[in-house]
Amino acid sequence: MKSALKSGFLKMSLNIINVSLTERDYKPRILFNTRNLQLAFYTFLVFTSALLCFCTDSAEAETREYWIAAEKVEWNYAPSGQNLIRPSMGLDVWGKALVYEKYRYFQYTDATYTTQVEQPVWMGILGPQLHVVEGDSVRVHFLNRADKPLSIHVHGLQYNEENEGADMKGSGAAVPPGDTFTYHWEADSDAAPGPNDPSSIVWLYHSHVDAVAEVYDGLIGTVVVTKKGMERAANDPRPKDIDKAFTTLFLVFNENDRKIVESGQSEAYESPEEAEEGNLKHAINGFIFGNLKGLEVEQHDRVRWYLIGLGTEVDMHTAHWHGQTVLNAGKRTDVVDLLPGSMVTVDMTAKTPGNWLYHCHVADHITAGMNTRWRVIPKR
Ligand SMILES: [Cu+2]
Repeated sequence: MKSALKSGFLKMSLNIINVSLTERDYKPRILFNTRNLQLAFYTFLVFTSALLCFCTDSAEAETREYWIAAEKVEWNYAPSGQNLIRPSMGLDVWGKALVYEKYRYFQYTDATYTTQVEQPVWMGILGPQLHVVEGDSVRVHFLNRADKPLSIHVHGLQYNEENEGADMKGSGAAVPPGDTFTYHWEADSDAAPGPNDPSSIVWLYHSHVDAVAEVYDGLIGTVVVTKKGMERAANDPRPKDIDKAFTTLFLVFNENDRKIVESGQSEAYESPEEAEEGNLKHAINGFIFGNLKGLEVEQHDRVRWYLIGLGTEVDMHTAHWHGQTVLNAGKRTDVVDLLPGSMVTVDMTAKTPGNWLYHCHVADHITAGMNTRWRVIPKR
């Protein structure tokens, strides 16, 4: 820099300093007057409270561990063998083959993978529901007991590429048969309920080595994240402002490339066209024509419904409750629309006793058996 330019800059800078000094209400500084002492005291208070809050938060945040195995199973879409909604109509073409080879996620109590955690019947084909509180870390120990590489890819929670469980990134992206992998996820504020959400929200997880095939396999589960402070207890992360919660998956399982288990069933189809339709199972939690059971609440129960949509272009679903309305992000309705990948959480207070229909409102899907019942038991 040239010296003339330098001195120019110096003058300008001095002028700015002068202006700022003259414009300031300048008072001589006395370090230990009462006002300064007060200020120092308050600063100290604010600082220590912030530190305390931070430490308490860290102490309260949990690391929640889950053990999940993927296993090959046989799945029956209508174990009763009947259309339980309209018995006289039967199961039509969708009843000609009911049992298929599938895969499922199962929860175990610990690393020995010997004691399976029992699930309520209404969960159907769904994998375990993992419950966490905002701020928690999650460790999911995954054992692949099946016969092909599988993974767990979670929505909503935070992870690095190694823990994405997808996209060929790291060993978690494709766990070989017989191997284990521990996924590290964080349920930070970006995974927690937002301003218009209820006190907990639902996220999907599914296998993502060949995502399309593995969703139809049945490798689907959910994580529920409860807003911090709304958990029931430190060891019970479920939300405290509801009495009952259900999770329902609306998915047309495409079984056209899958092995039908019971011999002779495939011959039951009279034509390739019939087989193609009959192998599309329009299911709620993997059951058709009212075979999903256990959606029962007591009158006046505060009920939360976690809704999931998956599949392809035909999977345009509209979940509809008879007998009761729900609040969906503050809006009143009794139909919630779901597209593939949708995750919606809605609330209701069960008012009127009854054995109510709960079904997809798409005409073609009603015919194909995407329906069941939910029951409100009268309060005594
Ligand atoms: Cu539908």
